[in-house]
Amino acid sequence: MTLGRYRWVLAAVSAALLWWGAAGSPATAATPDPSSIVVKDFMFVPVSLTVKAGSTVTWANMDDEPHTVVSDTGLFRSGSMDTNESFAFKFDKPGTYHFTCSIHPRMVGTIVVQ
Ligand SMILES: [Cu+2]
Repeated sequence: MTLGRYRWVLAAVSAALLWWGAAGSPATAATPDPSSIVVKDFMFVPVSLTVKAGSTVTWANMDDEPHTVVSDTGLFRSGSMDTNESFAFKFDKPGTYHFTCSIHPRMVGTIVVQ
């Protein structure tokens, strides 16, 4: 009888710990990748992204049109990205990096590297 009751308490504590672990620890896993930009509706989203030095930023084209990602200073340049294609660049040095789509020059964005 006492053993049975002890087991019940143990099960309850285990369940509570599991719940706490699931709810408490992987909060970061639920947030979207902070180093990715989506190209959609002829816009870079977000239009400005702040990352830490050493981060790799990925641009993914979710539009039905081809787009490119071209640094204003020539630091990086993607080829033409068709729908669902992506381009990645690693930012090693802090600074502010402006980029455009060479096909649609009104598409502009900024990466701030800290
Ligand atoms: Cu474009």
